[in-house]
Parts: sequence; C-alpha cells; structure tokens
Amino acid sequence: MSRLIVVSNRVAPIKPGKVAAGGLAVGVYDALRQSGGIWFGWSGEVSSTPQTNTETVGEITYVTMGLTRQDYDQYYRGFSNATLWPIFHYRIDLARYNRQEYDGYRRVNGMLAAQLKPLLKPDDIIWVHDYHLIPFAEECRRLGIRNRIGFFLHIPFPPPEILTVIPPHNDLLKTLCFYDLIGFQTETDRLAFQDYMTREVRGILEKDGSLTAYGQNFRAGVYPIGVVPDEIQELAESSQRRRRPMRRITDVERKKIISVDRLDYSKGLVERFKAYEALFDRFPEHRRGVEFIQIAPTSRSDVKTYQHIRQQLESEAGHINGRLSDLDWTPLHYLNKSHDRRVLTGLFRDADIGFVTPLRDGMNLVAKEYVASQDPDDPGVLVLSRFAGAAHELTSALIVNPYDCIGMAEALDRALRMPLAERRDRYEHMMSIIRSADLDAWRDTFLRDLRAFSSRPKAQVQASPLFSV
Ligand code: GDG
Repeated sequence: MSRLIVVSNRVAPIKPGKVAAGGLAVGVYDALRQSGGIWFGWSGEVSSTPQTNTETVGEITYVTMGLTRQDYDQYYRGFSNATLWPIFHYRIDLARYNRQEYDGYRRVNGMLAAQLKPLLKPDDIIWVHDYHLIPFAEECRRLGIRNRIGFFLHIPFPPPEILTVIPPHNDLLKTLCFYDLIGFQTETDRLAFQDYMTREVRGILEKDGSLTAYGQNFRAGVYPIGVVPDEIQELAESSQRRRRPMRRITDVERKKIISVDRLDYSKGLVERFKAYEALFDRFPEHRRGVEFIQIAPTSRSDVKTYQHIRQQLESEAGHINGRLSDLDWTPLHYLNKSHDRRVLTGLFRDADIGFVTPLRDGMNLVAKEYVASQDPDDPGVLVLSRFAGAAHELTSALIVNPYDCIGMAEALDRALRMPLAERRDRYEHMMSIIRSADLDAWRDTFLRDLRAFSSRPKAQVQASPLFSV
C-alpha cells in the first residue's frame, strides 16, 4: 500500500486529545491517525534562520519547517489571509491585493515543494490541503515529481465574477490544473470551479467528466468532510457525566444555546448576537429563561480585519449584557478562548440549541459535532445557516438566512418550543447522514478517486499543444 503524504499550511505535532481549534487540523489529524503517514508543512515558527524538524508520534511522522518574517508576511498574512480568504468567502469588501505578497505566496509554495522532494518515494500519494497551497502541485511538477497529487479545498469556491477580482486569477487557477484530483465541499463549489474553467479560460468538460484546461487533464469532485460520530458521542456522554454535579450555579434551570467558532468575520458572529438580542424583543417570554454561550477562540489576530471583528463583538456583547442582564441572569457568555475538545462536546450535549450561522462556510464541522453530541432520547435542535456547506446535507436542521436577524430570532423561538417527537425525527435524519458521510468516508472516497484516476503525465509545466487553451 502506498504511503499517504499530507501537505497543509499548518502542522502542529498534536498529542492525543490536544487537537488545535480549526476544522482542517481536526479533519486531517483524524484521517492520518487511522492510515498513518507523513504530515508536512509549516511549524508555525517565524525566525530569521528557519529550521526543519521531524517528529514521529504514533503512526504519524510530522515534518515541519519554519518561515522567515518576510515569508510569513507575504505568503500567510498577506496573499493567503488578506486576499484569498476574504474573496473565497465572497467578501470583496475586506480583501486587498499586493503583487509582492503574491510573489511571496508563489515563492513559499516553491520552497515547500523543494523541501518535500527528497522525502518522497515513487508510489507515495500526496494529498494537499487548502487555499494556502494552490500552486503546490505545479511547483512539484516543475521539480520533476510525478506522484499522484490531490488537492482538497476546505473553504468555499466563489463564482467567477468574484474570483476574477484577484488580479492574477488566471495564473493562480492555472496552477490548480496540475493536480490530478481537486476536491470541493459541495456541488455549488464544484460548479463554480467548472464554470470558471469552461467559461473564463475555455477549458473543456470531457465525456468522462474530467476537465482539460491549460494543457492539463484533471478531475474535480465533491467530498463533504465529515466527523467521527461515535467518538464524539462517547466524549459528550462522559463529559456530561463528569460535569453534572457542577452544572447548577443557581436554582433556575435555563435553556441553553451554544455556538463555537474561530473568531472570524465569515462566521456571522455580529449578526448572531443581534439575532439573540432580537429574540428577547420579539418574544419577551424568553427573558431570564435562556442563556447563550459563545465560544470564540482568537485566530489570525495579527491580520487587521480580525482585530476589527474582535472589537465589534466585544462591544456587541457588552451592549447585550448591559441592556438585559439582571443580578441572577447573564444572557450572553462570550468566551474568547479555546477549550478542551471533551469540554466542548459536553457543552454541545447540554445545550438545547446549536446556533451555527456563518455568512459563508466551506462545511462547518461544529454543526455536525453538535448533532453527534446529542442525547438520542432528548436531542437539541440545530439552527443552521443556509450558507454553510453543512446545510447541503443537514436539511433537517432549522435552516436560516444569517443576514436576517429577525428570521434567526424566530427560528430560535421555534427551536425553544419544539416538541420532543419533532426534535427526535430531525435528529435521527441528521445522524443517519452524519454516519454515512463520516470522516472515513471523506478520506476513503477522496483517496480512492485519486488512486483510480490515471491522469496524463504531468511532469511538464509547459502547456502541450495536444490540449486546448
Ligand atoms: C475550515 C473551513 C470546514 C473550535 N474551537 C475549539 C475547537 N474548535 C474545533 C471545532 C471544529 C473545528 O475546530 C472548527 O471547524 P469548522 O469547520 O467549524 O471551521 P474552520 O476552522 O473555519 O475550518 C470550514 C473545515 O475547515 C473543515 O474542512 O468545515 O468550512 O473554514 O472541529 O470543534 N476545538 C477545541 N477547542 C476549541 O476551543 N479543542
């Protein structure tokens, strides 16, 4: 069996149970833990003399390297997080473009490919993750690496009208064609990509479903990322058992709403806080009867737009509690730090509502984790944004538009009143989907397709005249 080499921007030597906040880390770690292999990427260190480190923990060998300050500023803070992230989340208003940053992005991809090359065996399968590494395969081909290389995009893929705002969109998307297989979270994302390839650069959709563009033939497919439901259920149960004696601080039993997100403007936190406030204005009978716990660990705190969203949220949270709190009721608990995974699943299980309302999200694992944590006999209700990839699968959630605060408040009211039989029906439907499209299915179908697709040789970076465009 060929080895699996996972390449992602960030690699943290993760000890069992100490998983970093972030969907990619959670998903990749769980996938590699089962198959074994190499996890290759940036260590998170920034230094003038970057080092490479190798560490094996269990079945996984972590190979990590540092970045210089210039690499970090241009590749990570710059083009990846100030250009690609906002644009791929449909936020042209928050994006900026700087040519030096794009050059740095290309340079770091080249440097990473060169560092990976000596570690490779001819039949290794390489699986590259996310928007930081779009040009990685082209750099590998340039170095003569002929292994199968697949790419999975964890975030949404925007429609061409938005994508083409990025000045070097052609150059960037051309590099993507050097992968053998490109995976997306939803059909909407795959179609947007196909639309770009066929309309914007006159690529060809072949009879066998593959695409030919820029002289390369490749496949694009849909692989919704999943979770490990049994493990989550066990964690949630054991955590709830441990916490029960400490649960009641006062004698009042209140309904609980939970949200967990990296602190990011794509997650719709400001709109969510406003919707929560609107719940008490429209349905005053819920006052004092509900508590909302928002856990939002800081992320990318040195990118300006992230500092701004943090200030906005602090002010909104202060406003809600200032306006509504009483001596024995704090309506909103806004916790700006990360928590242990076990604690999170316990909070999910305890909560009557999982409130997951991103403005745009590739998938959103929290939605699936919330459902998987529930007590099957007395499950809570998931209120889910239509713009999360998860809404394509979890159609039995209460689906909301995250731009409509009153609509979200109405959904909260409905969830708070929902009878047990309806909660169970919705839960069972969602659980059957979460079980059949779990994390193993995500990894296995992607890797099966990558192995199966025998693409044309990709060792040449120059376009061949045999192909169109
Ligand atoms: C990207 C895409 C896509 C959060 N806080 C803590 C913590 N978490 C865990 C959650 C969940 C993960 O981090 C977050 O995953 P999401 O999917 O919700 O969101 P992103 O971080 O934006 O992930 C997203 C994902 O990649 C996978 O493809 O779904 O669309 O944006 O697992 O539980 N974990 C711990 N403490 C925390 O405080 N331990």
